[in-house]
Amino acid sequence: MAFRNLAEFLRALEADGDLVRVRREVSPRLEISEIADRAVKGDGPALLFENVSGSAMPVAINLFASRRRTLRALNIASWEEWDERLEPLLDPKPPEGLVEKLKAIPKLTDLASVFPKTVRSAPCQEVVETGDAVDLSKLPVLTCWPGDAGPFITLPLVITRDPASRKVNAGVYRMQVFDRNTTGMHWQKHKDGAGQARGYEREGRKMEVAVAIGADPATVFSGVAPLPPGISEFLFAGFLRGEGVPLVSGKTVDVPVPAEAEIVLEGYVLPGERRREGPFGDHTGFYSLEDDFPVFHVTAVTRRKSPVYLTTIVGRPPMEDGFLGEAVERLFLPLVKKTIPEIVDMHLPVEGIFHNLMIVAIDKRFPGHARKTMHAIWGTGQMMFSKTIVVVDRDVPLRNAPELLWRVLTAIDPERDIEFVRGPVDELDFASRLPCYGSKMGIDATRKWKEEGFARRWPDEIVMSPEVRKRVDELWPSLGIKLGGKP
Ligand SMILES: Cc1cc2nc3c(=O)[nH]c(=O)nc-3n(C[C@H](O)[C@H](O)[C@H](O)COP(=O)(O)O)c2cc1C
Ligand SMILES: [Mn+2]
Repeated sequence: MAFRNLAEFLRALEADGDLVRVRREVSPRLEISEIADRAVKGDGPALLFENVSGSAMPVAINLFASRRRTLRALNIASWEEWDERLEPLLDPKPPEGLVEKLKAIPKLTDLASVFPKTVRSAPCQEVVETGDAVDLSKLPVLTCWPGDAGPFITLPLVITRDPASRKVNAGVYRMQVFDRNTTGMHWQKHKDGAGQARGYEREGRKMEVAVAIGADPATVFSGVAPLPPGISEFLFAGFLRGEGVPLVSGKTVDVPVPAEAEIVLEGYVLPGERRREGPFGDHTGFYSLEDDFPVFHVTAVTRRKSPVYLTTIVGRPPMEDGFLGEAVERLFLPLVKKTIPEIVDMHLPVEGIFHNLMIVAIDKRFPGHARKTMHAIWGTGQMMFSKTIVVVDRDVPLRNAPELLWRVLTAIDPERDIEFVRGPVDELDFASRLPCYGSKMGIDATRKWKEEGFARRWPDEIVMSPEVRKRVDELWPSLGIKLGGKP
């Protein structure tokens, strides 16, 4: 069953023994960060800090920082179950015969029920603060790392409307708190929020923005999901939940917000206004340098009576966002396969922080197929950022790093098999020659074919004969050989 709100999710984690309440007083300046970092790197529980100096609000962190918790948050039993759930959408077969038709009806009505629902009154508006009452210093915003320019709201769901189509976008973009009612707005230029902002700037118009901090976990996750522009994050969240997300209109802005959110900031971004943002200890494991970004003016804060402040920290991997990245990988694989059908599997190791390394297994059918796959990936949504793409044959295991390395490195003639291209790169890439522009590399590690100009014979892999293996399996217990080092 889907979680209605953050509190329900916290209760479920606590019931599982997967949440620890920290009662000792801790500082939101670096201390929570250090505790959360140790917890995530040691496969620890989710954390709820109940006594945070300088703020009356508790801080929740690491709610997604394990595979088990992330699956739970997303209302998914297993990745296989998710594939089954998508199947009727991606591969619709007209039902044949009366029985099949009747069976299809609940599935169709299920779909209707996942659209967002508009409600009139909402827990996230129990308290409304405007004017001088707006004071972001009441929030327990973390300063995450010693070199950070200040406190940053790290898991905000930033909600905006397209100026032309009025379509709603929701994206997670960090926000540096500048003072009691202004923050930075770190939407990178390739992201949907920035795209909508460009529309307002062209027309010289003020842009209304609402930011939800803390909501039911599927809705929070939808802001991270790399959905194509124009596809509603709230619809996606509803599909995950199996139940539409209740939305309420902002009190002072014409932007819908999740009714069950903990805290909502309402305000605007002015065309052309920029302010220095950063440095910020980022998910690359390095500090992102300071740069100029739009400014968010907060004109109202609406919230629950006793809200929980939801946050995360990024930094040297593995971190909480690595589990979000893994979920993105598994959730989107069926959709990627639909557009690039030769892809059998893909994997983005956490050390590659999403964009630095993508490994894909393909069902190779024609000469040059691996290169065709790379270009398709570089041409698809946020996968365009893939700095290194390694393409292997379908029988190569992607999640076993030693075996993968062995196979890739034996399979390549580097000069022949590495392809360099230039194009857009992730805004966080600090090694590229220019911000947002640089080179990318594809490694074709598939077996090479005659039709690809490979005139030599490809050798067979060494495998022991099955009869001998079986005989030794039988003998083994009597051989007295102990594995795994000295007793
Ligand atoms: C913890 C966390 C922080 C993020 N911070 C930013 C950010 O500051 N700026 C940004 O453009 N994307 C950031 N992202 C990535 C976006 O949320 C992601 O690309 C999302 O798909 C953007 O939504 P959109 O496609 O609707 O723009 C962050 C992701 C996570 C998990
Ligand atoms: Mn979007």
